[in-house]
Amino acid sequence: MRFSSFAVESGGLGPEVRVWGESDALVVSAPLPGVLRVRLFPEARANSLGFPRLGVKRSFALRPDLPAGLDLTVTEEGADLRVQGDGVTLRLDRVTGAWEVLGAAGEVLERALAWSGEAPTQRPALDAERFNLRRTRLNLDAPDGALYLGFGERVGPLDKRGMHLTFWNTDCFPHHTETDPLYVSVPFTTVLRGGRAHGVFVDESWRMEVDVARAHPHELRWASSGPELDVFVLAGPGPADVLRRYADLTGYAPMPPLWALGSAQSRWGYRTADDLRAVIQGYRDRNLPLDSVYVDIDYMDAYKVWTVSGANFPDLRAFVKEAGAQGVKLVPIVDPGVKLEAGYDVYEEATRGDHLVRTARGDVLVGEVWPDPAVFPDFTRPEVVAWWADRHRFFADAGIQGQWNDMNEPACFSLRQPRETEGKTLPYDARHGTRTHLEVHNAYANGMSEASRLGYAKFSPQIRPWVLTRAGYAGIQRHATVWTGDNTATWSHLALSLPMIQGLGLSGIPFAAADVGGFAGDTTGELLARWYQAAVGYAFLRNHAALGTADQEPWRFGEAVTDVIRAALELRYRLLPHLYTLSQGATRTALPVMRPLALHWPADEDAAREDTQYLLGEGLMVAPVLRAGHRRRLVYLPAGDWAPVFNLSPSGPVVAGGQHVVADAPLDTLPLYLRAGTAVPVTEAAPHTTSARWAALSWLVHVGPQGFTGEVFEDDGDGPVGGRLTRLTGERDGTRLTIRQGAPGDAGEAGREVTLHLLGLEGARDAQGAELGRAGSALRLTLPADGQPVTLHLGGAGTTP
Ligand code: MIG
Repeated sequence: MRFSSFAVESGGLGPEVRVWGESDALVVSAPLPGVLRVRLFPEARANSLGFPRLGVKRSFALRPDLPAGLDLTVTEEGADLRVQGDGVTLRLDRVTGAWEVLGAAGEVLERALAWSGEAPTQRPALDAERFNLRRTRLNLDAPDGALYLGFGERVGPLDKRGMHLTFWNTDCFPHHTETDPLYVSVPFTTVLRGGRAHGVFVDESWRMEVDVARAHPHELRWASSGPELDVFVLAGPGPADVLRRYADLTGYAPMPPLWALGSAQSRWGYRTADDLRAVIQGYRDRNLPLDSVYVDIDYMDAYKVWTVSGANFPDLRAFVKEAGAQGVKLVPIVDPGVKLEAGYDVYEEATRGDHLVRTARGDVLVGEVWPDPAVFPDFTRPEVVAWWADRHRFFADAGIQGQWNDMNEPACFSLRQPRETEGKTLPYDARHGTRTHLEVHNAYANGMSEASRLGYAKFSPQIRPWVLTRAGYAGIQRHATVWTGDNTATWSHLALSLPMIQGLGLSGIPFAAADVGGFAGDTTGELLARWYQAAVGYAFLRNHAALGTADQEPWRFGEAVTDVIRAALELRYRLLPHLYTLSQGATRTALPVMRPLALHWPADEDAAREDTQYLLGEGLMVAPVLRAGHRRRLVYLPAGDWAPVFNLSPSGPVVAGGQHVVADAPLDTLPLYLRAGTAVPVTEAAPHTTSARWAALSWLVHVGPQGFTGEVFEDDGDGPVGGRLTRLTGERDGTRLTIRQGAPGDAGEAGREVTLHLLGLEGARDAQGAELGRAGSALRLTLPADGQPVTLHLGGAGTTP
């Protein structure tokens, strides 16, 4: 019997069942309803001191305020051991060690076929061949027809079945449509099968790989270079339930400020305050909306973090104020590498405080990044996070409200004490306190961005900070929004951005975006215009380009292109009430801003595999043109009735879903469809955002057979989140449509005068026999401010699809 003994104990996070035998052990707990945790320790006798007791785990992913785990019920039947949590049960075969996790109805969610490990060996110097090093394995059953979504930041289609993926945060310049791994590691997948979903999350920051039914068509094989595998199985039944449970474990993203959803202009190469003045002027002169400008590494004095070049920015604070007066925020880049220079206060403090990563021999590790030589703060230790947080006073005092954390894989171009590395980073055996780089590499960025959040909370508690990061591990969503790093100005990268961002969304990171226009290489007018259209539903919208590439501000390609981009930006600003509401929803439900169709139509395989379009909420389908020269595209519309609202205007008769349709989309057109039963709040375009209490609000409504619902979240758009969710509902009862607005629960409270554009009433006539809607048109209706419901009498035939 592989597992002869077991005991019910109280662990650090609540009740646990520890099971062990001669050499292996596992620990089962139920952290949350519908979640079972199985920590696997093969070769535990050899690997963990004090066996059969097991070490306490430090997780970089789990919410620090995770409540105590739930009670467990243990039953023993011969070699069969069952541990039951809330709605999930582990069944362990104590002879072989094979286990299954069953759902509430006894259905098998996950089946572990085998798991094994190695005793530690004296590892010789690490060389390229050892880059495949791994010691702990788990093979899960991968049944036919199961789709595997998520796994963090990845290229390729949404379904990762058939891919072999590595978890090792990597700075790749530029990445390509086949590059793996990239900057962010999230070992979490949603498994979709027959319309039902469950999740598997392996909480290991160690270098890992997963073979998604590639080498073995019916196995999902995890391999970690660490000594254990900390496995969470999350029940569904839908993908949205899996995502919520994952966020209950690893945390929800904080609410971004409204300005960060507006248009942003960036470039590696804006050097001075005057460069940025010219950018802002360029936008304002051409009536192009702009809410922020980003400034890259050139603002620093000799690439020294927490300094500003006096020559380039004579008075940072004054510049921040000046830009602010024009409705523009300044977002500076921050790199982790600290210049090694005697007398430089950041370096001196880091040395004195013992905050730096060390080599295996114990010296401070010295490398080359932009600063050269450079040393690396060890963000995996809380005291270093606290120290770095305090450094943010520098920007907070200058009035800065947003920050862009780059190079935090961490990237390192070369080492002073040469050593083989995997990618341009630190060696496996570098020291982070008592841990090796191999163990904590993937989590490095989390501490850096946590520090940013702590810093702004401490020094600018009145504002709502905006933190952007390139790298991250599971849980990064608690600290920062992710951008997808160094893409290229090519059509393939425009298309790639959609599955990449949607995959991040399915990995618990609801706020993510790619550089608009493409970072590396020269963009073209057509590509840039299409990119702005496709990005209308990115969680944030930043045009960014690399040093030395052609200028790619919206006006660089002639008037016709500028006009198309202006229209796309205005479309984005008109949609801000909806985008802001979706963002606020994401902080409560973990549903991403840019949603894959799989989230709402998991049983429809065409929908679940579709990654050239996306949803904004449950009802607004965005189907951008992603190919050069194309003036029409194929769009998949899942079940339901869809009203074309291209460029947010009624643009044709309602189309039945469950089929592909062809959308005509000349360069100035973004195909959009609104599903029957849904309503989307919109406002008017503006040069920049002000408040998310919308002075002008209207609704685009597609009346369905039952009516419709929509919601809008409003608050100041900055500062502490504390606003009001207003619901707009239409109840259709035969020929009557009763429309109400109000916060849930406070029916009758005064609302505001709003205009509705009602679609889907084609053929309907009111009680007097007047036509309410012609095909492809909208009925305009104004709701009074007194909050009273309005009833519309739909008399005519043909109103029920
Ligand atoms: O080594 O700061 O992904 O957005 O412009 C390149 C310069 C460092 C990489 C980032 C990119 C940024 C660039 N950085």
